Amino acid sequence: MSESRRAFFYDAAILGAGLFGWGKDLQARRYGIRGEPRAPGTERGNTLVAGGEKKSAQPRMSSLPVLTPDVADLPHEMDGGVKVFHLAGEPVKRKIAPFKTIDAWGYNGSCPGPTIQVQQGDRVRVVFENRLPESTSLHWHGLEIPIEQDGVPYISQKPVAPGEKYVYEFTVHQEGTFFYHAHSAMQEMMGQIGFFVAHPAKDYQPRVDHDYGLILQEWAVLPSNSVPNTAAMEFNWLTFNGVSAPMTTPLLARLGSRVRLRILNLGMDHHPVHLHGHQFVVTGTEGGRAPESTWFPMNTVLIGVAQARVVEFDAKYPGNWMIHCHLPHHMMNSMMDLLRDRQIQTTDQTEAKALSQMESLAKSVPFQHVHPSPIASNAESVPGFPQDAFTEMGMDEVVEKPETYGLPKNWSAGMMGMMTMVRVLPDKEYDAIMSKKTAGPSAQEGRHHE
Ligand SMILES: [Cu+2]
Repeated sequence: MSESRRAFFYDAAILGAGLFGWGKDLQARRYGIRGEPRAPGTERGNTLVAGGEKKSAQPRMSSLPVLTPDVADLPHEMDGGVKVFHLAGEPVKRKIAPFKTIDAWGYNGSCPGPTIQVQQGDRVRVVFENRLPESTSLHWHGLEIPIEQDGVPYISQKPVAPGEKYVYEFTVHQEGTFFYHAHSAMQEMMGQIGFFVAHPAKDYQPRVDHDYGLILQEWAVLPSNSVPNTAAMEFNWLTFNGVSAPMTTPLLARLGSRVRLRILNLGMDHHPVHLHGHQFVVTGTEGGRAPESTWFPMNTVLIGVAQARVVEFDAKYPGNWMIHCHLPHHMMNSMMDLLRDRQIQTTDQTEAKALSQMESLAKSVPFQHVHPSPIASNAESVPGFPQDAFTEMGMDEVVEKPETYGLPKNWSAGMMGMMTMVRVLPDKEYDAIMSKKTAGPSAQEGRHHE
């Protein structure tokens, strides 16, 4: 991409941000405070304005806002020079797959909680309300703030009792990818986490055209249950931003653009996150920006518990490139609550038995789905069969949204667990999806078989 072209995208994106994201009144109006997903076309950051019209009156941000697909932003209002956010910890019903809704805990109706974005140097006030059935607090992970604001029950503050409010206020002198979470272990495992992104006072170099955030979580939801078992050490549902593939919203990148991904993990496991078809560099951690002298090419980055890794790459090669945790058990959902028994066994399993299990699954899934891959005629005589046969479930229509437009048939059968994709698209295809997003959500709604 030429410099002038890159500059155009940048300017257009900033304009979009000014119009849709950072004007406080507009922002409050457009994004409900209860964490509804943003209406398509109003996402900040990637909103390209038709014709590239520039309005110099719009405030110029030094950085592109972050997009966290499937998780909304938390709006703020100004009180003098203070950015004021309202955050409520509460039980949340989260649909993590088209046929699976869990009873998680989150913030403002969202799990993970809505994304907070501030500027380095901002004075920030968070008015927190506890709507949980037990005491809690809010910890600001990685932020260098006074001890009274650290959010640790009994150590830095009294726990916030159910029904009570607590006000946190601090100045953010850092830049980087931070997060907020309850400082109570089981509440963390119920989903109480959200992004806290501090944009730098002076933009990072090189600038990026797309900036995305993903939160990695894992859930143990026992058979016929909707409440995660927070004491479990084995997990059967793996999510990016609160949803399992193929429900994850693909990340869109214009061919030739530079992309930043901020990936953060709060669970019991580490996650080696792998990007197909491109090399990236780690440009930051949960501690802030890393100096360029430390960057080296890689395509799999290990994200430990309570860590964030920020990676950047040039989207050079067109295609639908997977990005996923590479732990094999995290590239699937076991769905044992539907199968009632483990499909994959170490003892012999006949095709008939596997198929009868899939039949019970089919009855539990309230929409048409397909198992598109063929098996050998002698499959059941082969020790170890089945492994991945029958686990693939094509459900393209159920998870259809503008971001999935143009994907090959049965694409959803190849997507499971902690997985999404970066769609590197030439201008024509990229613009086609953007105009679908602008067309609004009503065109999509009728097609979701709930
Ligand atoms: Cu993993």
